Parts: sequence; structure tokens; C-alpha cells
Amino acid sequence: MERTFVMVKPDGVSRGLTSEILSRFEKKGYSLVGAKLLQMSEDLAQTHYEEHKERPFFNTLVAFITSGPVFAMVLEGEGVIAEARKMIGATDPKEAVPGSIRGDLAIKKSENVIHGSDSPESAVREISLYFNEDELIGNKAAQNV
Ligand code: YYY
Ligand code: MG
Repeated sequence: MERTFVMVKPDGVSRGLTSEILSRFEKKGYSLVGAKLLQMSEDLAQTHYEEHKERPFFNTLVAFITSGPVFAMVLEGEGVIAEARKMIGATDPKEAVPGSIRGDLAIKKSENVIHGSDSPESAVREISLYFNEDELIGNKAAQNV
């Protein structure tokens, strides 16, 4: 079954939006197969966003994403990778349509409340950056029997 990585960013956690965001995915029909609240290290932040390391916003992005706890989750379900990106909306909340998470809950591009994997390859890579196999429900190692 398809899985993706989604993360409520520090602005979303501090604004108390974690449950609202999780609720949207649950109501849509996706299953939560892993979740954790964590404080990202600078190393993890730089690795997560390494595709952007030459961009002018990189340092600001790393500082922001490490500024407070994030809520990382793995969601499972049919078409979840592309569908979660649709539900999240455009990177710039000003362009994100109403009804999308960023369209409803954010204003600024630099503080856009949520991250979601953008492809099957990113999903595999990002899930493994944040979760061990045995932390994901449904994996053999997580059955604990
Ligand atoms: O995948 P997504 O989060 O929608 O956007 P990316 O282009 O991968 O950029 C990652 C992250 O960087 C974005 O969510 C906000 C921030 N950012 C920014 O602060 N300024 C930009 N011009 C572009 C992206
Ligand atoms: Mg991206």
C-alpha cells in the first residue's frame, strides 16, 4: 500500500494546528501508520532540504524548521502521495486554493504550516529519514510478537 511522509512545521505545531491537519487526512480516508513529535537537528534539516541547498532561502528555511518541534507522520492509502500534495496546496499560501491546508491555514510562503513528499522517491527517502522500520504499523518488525 502506498505511503507518504507529511510533517506539521513549527508554525503549525505552535499555532495548535496539528490535530486539525491530522484530522483532514483521517477524514479523507488515509491511515496513520507512524507519528512522532520531534525537534529537528540542523543536520537533519539540511539533509531533508538538501535539494534546496543552493537556493537563497536555504538558511532561513533551516533556521525556521529547527525553531521548534515538528509533528512528523506517515500516511497510508491509495494514491496518498499525490493526493496529500493536493490537499496541502501550493507552496505559496497566497496561491493555494481555499479548501487546501495552506490555502485555509497559512499566509506566508516561508511559514506554510506543512510539508509533504512530492514523489514516490521522496516519500521513501523522507520516511526513512524520520522513522525506523519498526516504528511503522504494518511492517513486520513493528508487530512486536
Ligand atoms: O514542496 P514545497 O514545500 O511545496 O516547496 P519547495 O519548493 O520544495 O520548498 C520547500 C520549502 O521552502 C517551502 O515549503 C517553503 C520554503 N520556500 C521559501 O521559503 N521560499 C521560496 N521561494 C521557496 C520555498
Ligand atoms: Mg518540496
